[in-house]
Amino acid sequence: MFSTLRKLKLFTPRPLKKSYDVVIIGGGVHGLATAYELAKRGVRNIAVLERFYIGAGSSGRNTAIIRSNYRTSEGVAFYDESVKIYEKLSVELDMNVMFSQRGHLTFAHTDQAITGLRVRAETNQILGVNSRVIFHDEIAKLVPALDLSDLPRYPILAALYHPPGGVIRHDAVVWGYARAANRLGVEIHPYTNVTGISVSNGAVKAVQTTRGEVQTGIITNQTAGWASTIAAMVGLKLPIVSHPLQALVTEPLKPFLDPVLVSATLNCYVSQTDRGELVIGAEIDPYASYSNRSTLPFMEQSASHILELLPSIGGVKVLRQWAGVCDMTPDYSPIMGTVPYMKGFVLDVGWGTYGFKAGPVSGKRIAEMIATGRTPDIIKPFSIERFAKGNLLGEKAAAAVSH
Ligand code: PYC
Repeated sequence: MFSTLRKLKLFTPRPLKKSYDVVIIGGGVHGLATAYELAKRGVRNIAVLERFYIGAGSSGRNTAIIRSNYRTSEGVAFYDESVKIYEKLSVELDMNVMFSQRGHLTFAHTDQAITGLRVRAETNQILGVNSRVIFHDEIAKLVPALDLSDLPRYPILAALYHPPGGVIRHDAVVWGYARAANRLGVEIHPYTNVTGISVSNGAVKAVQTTRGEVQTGIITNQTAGWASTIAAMVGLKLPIVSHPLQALVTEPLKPFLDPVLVSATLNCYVSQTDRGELVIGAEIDPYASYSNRSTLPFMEQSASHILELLPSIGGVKVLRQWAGVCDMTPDYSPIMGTVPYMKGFVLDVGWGTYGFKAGPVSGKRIAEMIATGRTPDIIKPFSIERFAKGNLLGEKAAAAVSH
């Protein structure tokens, strides 16, 4: 992989300077998109600090699903803007990000779940997002391999069909943003671990790293898995608990599965990549941990649950497994914006299991906020102050398989 990265000439390595106008912590899709959008707005002196290689964290450990069929009007509007940016991203970044809008199906296995999907469909439609509830006749045409009989323990009754949803090549997105940001003068510093943040009179002043100290008046925390650690460096305790999320990939099969399939009841989801592999995942592990290790119980459970949907794939071999760390908030919505009493500290964290799909819109809107000093309306509902005010944004019903 490293030789591929060298050939792509993604960015120019540079010495770390003594000061920057903006320091972005986290070299994943959120941090790199923000750097790119800031540079597009004419902000020049920007450093992205990444503790490992770019895209090494959750940007490289997700299952690359893009969709906007959320439950809350705030969430739908936000992710819809992201899908629209993703649709044009290959041209914008001059990098083929392989966004394949093959549709997304969320199954209902009970009457109550159908009611939940109807509510989501209506919220989506009111906001102009293409989603509707469909039944066996249409589901069977979209996925002939599905078991739609009443033999499974939880037969499929209906689905929320979201045609614009799909999958993307996640590393291409990260590499595209890195290269485009670098062309606009952004400095990207991999292998640069943040060890502390200096604060004076309620404002950020400098970042300590394993490569020296840099002065700055603006720091963004755009990390996943490390959000609480970085926030604690300015004395801020985030309402976040970190859990592993595991996934696995099978051997390649001939193309037979077009849409992404999701079942909260069976606790699993599956998509087929352009290479033919099946990408299979489940809910976050039930215990808090920073571990990136895979487990045998996850593989056994996911395989048996997916077989309830697609019995014909019994015997397919699993090639590899992995895990990422997800920062879960109490309402399954992210935390974005400035922090009261800590000038210059910007949050774009708490992305749970839905961070990759939000990278482009977060980058655009966080950059707008930094460049103009005004918080865009679309990110206002996600402020950290919502926890003190009790304005939670319950998004659990639409967070992959989380309910
Ligand atoms: O939110 O679509 C999603 C998702 C799929 C896997 C993890 N999150």
